[in-house]
Amino acid sequence: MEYVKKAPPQPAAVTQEIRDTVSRIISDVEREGVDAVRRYSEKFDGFAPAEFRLSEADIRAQLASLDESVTRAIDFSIAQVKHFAEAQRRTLVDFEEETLPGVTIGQKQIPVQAVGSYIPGGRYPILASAAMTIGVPKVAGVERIVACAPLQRGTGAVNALQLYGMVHSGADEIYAIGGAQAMAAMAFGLDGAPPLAAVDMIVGAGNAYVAEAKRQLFGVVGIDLLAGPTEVCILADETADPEFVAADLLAQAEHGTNSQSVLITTSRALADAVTREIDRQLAALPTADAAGASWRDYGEILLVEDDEEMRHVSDQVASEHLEVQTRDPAWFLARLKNYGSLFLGRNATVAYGDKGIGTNHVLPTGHAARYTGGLWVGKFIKTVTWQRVSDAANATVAPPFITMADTEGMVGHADSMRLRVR
Ligand code: HSO
Ligand code: ZN
Repeated sequence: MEYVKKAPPQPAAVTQEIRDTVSRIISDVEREGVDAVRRYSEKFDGFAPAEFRLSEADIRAQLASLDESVTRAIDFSIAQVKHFAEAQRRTLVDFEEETLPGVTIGQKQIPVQAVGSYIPGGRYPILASAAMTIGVPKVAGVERIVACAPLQRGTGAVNALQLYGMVHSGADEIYAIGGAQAMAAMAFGLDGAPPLAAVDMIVGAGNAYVAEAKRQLFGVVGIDLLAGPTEVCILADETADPEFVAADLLAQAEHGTNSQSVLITTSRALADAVTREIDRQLAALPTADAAGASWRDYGEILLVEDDEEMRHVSDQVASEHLEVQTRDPAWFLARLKNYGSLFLGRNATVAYGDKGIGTNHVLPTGHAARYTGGLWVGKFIKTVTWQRVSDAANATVAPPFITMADTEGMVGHADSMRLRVR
C-alpha cells in the first residue's frame, strides 16, 4: 500500500479539559438539579428559558408556519427510517426450546421503558436526527421518549424544523436543554413542575462534550454508542467516476473541521483525478471552510494493489460509512467485516443514508466498527431469557449442579437444589 495523500498526525479529540468539564457538569446536575441546568444553559447557550419543557402551546405556535416542502421532506425521511426499523423489529423474535425433557428455555424481547434522545444543534440543524433517535425507539415500543435539544444562539428557541421532526417522530416530552447538562438531566431526572423523570437510556449524537457525558453516565443509564466526528471511506477502482467520489468525500468533510474522508483505490489515475476534482469542487463549495480543513488535516488517499488488499485495508480503517464504487460491489458485500453502514454502487451516496433512506445515521466511529454496528431498533429492546423445569426434570439437572456447588463450597446453592430432589 502506498499513500498518495497522508493525513498529518492530529491531537486526541477528547482532552482532559473536556473530561473534567463534563465531570463537573454531571456532578453539579446530580446535586443541584434544575439550578445547575439553568446556570450551564446561561453559560453555554447564553440564555435559560423560564421553563425548560416546551408546552403544547409553545410547540403548536412554533410549528404553525413552517415551509411545507421541508416538512414533507422530513415526513418522507421519518417514514423510510420507521419502515426499515419495522422490518428489523420483525427479525427479533420470542422463542422457546425444550433443551432437555422437561427443561424449557426461552427468550423474550422487551422494549426499554424510557429513552432520552439528544437532538444536536451545532454547525447545521440536522433534520433527520429525530427520525433516527426518536422514530426508531418508537418502533421498538418504548413507552416514553424524552427529547432534549439546545436553544439556538440568539433566537431563544429550539430550531422549529428540528422540533417538527421530534414531534412527528413521536417524542412524548421535549426540553430545551443542550450539551452535557441535557444528558445529565435525562439520566438523573430534574425536579420542577412538571418534573423530568429520569430515563433508562440516553442516545444520540452531539459534540465532544455530549459524547463524553454519555461515556461518563454509562452505568447510571444505558447508552447507544459514542459517536465522534463523521467518517467516510470510499473503495473505488478505475470504473468509478472521480466527480462522484470527490463529492462524496467532501460531503462528509463539511460536517466540521475534523471529519475523516479516506479514498482507497486500485487506480493511480483515479487517485489523481479525484485529487484534482476535490480542488475544483472545494473552490465552489460554500462550506469549504470546514470541508477544506477536514480534507487537509484528515483526508487520505491510499493506493493498493488489488481488490483483496483493498478489502483488507478497509477493514483496518473500519470506517463509519463505507462506499463501494467498484466493478463488482457484491464481491465486497460478501467479504467486508468492519464498517458502520455500507453504500453499494455509484448511486448509493452516504448522504442518502444521512438524510433517511432507512438505515440509521448514528453509526460507530473511531474504529468502533470493529465491535459494533450502529443504532437500530434492537438497541432499544432487551433480549431477556427465562426457564421452566418440570418435576421429573429435577432428577436430570440437579445432580451435576449440586456437585458443582458443593465443590465450590456454595452450600446455600447446593441446598436450594437438593430441596428439589428430596
Ligand atoms: N453523517 C452524519 C449524519 C448526517 N449527515 C446527517 C448529514 N446529515 C453521521 O452519520
Ligand atoms: Zn453526514
